[in-house]
Amino acid sequence: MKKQNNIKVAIVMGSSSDLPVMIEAAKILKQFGIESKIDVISAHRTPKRMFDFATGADKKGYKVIIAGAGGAAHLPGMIASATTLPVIGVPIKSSNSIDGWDSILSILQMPNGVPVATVALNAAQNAGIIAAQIIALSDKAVAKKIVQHKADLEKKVMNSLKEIDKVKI
Ligand code: RP5
Repeated sequence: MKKQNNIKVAIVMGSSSDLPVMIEAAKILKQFGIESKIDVISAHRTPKRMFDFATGADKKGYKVIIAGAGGAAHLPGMIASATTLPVIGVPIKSSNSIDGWDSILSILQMPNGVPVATVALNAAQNAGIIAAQIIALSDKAVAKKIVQHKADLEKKVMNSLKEIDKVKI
């Protein structure tokens, strides 16, 4: 069994139906050597559980919370209201979304004083990268992996240019 205090990132979502999107945050964190814990916590269906999680997250040793939800997506904002930890919000285009803008605006348009760092629609991978960048501020091994990640991105683009050069017009 993993020791809870080794896990620095909590990934929570409003429903298990959000998992196909949110799993991407866990995958990229794993690539950076960061363990995460995935949980389903609904602001609307399990409000007490959400409040208990948000108020106890720092004591459990988490440094960052990634929260994803769709439709009337109140989970990231409500968690942010009850913790001092940074919260990264992932808007999800879910079965109850009109077009995804409902999820984006529910998470993005927080009042002054209670921020949620909101990524693009379904962009759980980017949420994982931001979480890793926060962890990297106090973890040299993770910081090194972030530098490598940037180098890999550049390499990918340069390789794609080589392929374009081969195209005969
Ligand atoms: C939101 O409602 C969840 O985050 C999910 O995106 C959406 C639909 O939930 P299910 O009806 O699929 O459980 O609270």
